[in-house]
Amino acid sequence: MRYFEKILIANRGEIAIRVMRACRELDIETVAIYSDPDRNSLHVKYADEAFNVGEAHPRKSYLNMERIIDIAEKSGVEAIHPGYGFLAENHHFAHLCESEGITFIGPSAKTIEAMGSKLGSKHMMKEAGVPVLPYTPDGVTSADDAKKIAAEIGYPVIVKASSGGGGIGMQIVESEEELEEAISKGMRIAESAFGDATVFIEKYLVKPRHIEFQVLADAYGSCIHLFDRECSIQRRHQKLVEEAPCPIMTPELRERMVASALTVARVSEYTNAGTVEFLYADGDYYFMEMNTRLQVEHTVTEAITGIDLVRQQIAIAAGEELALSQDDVSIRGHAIECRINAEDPLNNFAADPGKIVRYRSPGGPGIRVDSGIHMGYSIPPHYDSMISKLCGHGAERMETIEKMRRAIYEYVIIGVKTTLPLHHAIMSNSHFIAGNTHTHFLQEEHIQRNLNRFLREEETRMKTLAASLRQGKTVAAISAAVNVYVRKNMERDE
Ligand code: MV4
Repeated sequence: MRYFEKILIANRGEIAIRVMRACRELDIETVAIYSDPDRNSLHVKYADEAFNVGEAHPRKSYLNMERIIDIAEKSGVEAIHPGYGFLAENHHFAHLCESEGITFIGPSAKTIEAMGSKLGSKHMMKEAGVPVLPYTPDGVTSADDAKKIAAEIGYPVIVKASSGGGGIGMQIVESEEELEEAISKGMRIAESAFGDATVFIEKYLVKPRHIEFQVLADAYGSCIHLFDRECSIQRRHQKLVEEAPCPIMTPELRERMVASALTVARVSEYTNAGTVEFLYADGDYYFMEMNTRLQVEHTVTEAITGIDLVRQQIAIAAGEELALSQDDVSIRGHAIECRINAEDPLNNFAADPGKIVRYRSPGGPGIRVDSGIHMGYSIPPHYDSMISKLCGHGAERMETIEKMRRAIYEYVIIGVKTTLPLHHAIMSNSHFIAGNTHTHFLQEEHIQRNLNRFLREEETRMKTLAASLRQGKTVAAISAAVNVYVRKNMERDE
């Protein structure tokens, strides 16, 4: 049974390959699109057909809706998978697909649009009985009204753009004196970034956890959840480490959060794969937003449930009923994903694009690598710095952490600076190991001190490793020394 004959993947890099892998298993032909600098990328080679979509700048290529639809029609695909980022949550694009008779692999344009409004979706969920933080239901325009409401909510408060997400236009306000300025600045940023100046205020949680639930819904009203993920470790609103399940989840908390997550999916008339995001603090949780796409971190959910999310997305988009019932889904073990970015963690995470001169990816039991890179590949400077995702799966959390450390030692990327050493440090940090994380984990001074010392030592190790490789030694020959080094470091964690 073939769900579709041919699908276009409107994305690049690892996620384009991830989607094509599911297509190949399902005997669906794949069409890739590529910008000029991506001409020789792996996702182009993987596809059955590939078309140039334009110049380097995303607006001229991966965001060029008309051109993408054009290629879809010319190549005769029945469906488009948007991946994440780019057009994945663009309701205009979903609508355009719908009106051209091409299946958009995701929820309806209407649901994407409704969830795109952070204020509108918050209303909808509050009405449905899902916990939300105290907020200004009508948005804010006048500083006087805002002051009154903020006083009722109590400081600190946060100003958010309704069309936002990703932290753009967000401002924390500690006291009434700062409020007026924060609102006008928020409105300015929101107008220029989204063409929508609507901002609202809500109670600010100082060090919450970010906990999210994966859901799957078909077009016939069946909806299930695939448990939770903890995604608190982030930098500049980019997640760095994700795990499933959330390490502090209890059966009681899960029961409450699952009920809320399924309510969110139901009242938004959700179809396909989606994520319901909550903030959690002191035993309470609050709905933040729903992400209407396949997420970067879907891999950890796939690991613990054994369910292929892209396969499910394709089946649902083809009009199939969900083949899984809630009772078919259970948690097996624990999974952690580290995002490997071409960035220098010792230089304020500055992007470090360039050529990969040595490359060896890890493997072995419980290790999955999703990447779009290889030896000799040049990382173009125009796109996201995430070049690979390392995902480990073990019987329980500590085993998975040990597996991740082992896989990070095996992973050799030389030529560009990466977040690998940072991940090595995080996987060895006692607070991480204890599961004591929150959204500002990496900003904590004692964490930074610990990680920075580790990083400097890692840099020395990487230099030694590079020198050894130049002398022709193999990675295996070096790993014994690395293990001794790591044990030593763990004992010195403060
Ligand atoms: C918050 C918050 C604290 N209190 N809202 C960041 C992006 C957007 N999805 C929501 N975000 C936050 N909203 C209130 N009322 C803290 C954050 C936040 C955050 C949330 C999840 C993951 C990482 C974060 C990093 C900084 C701030």
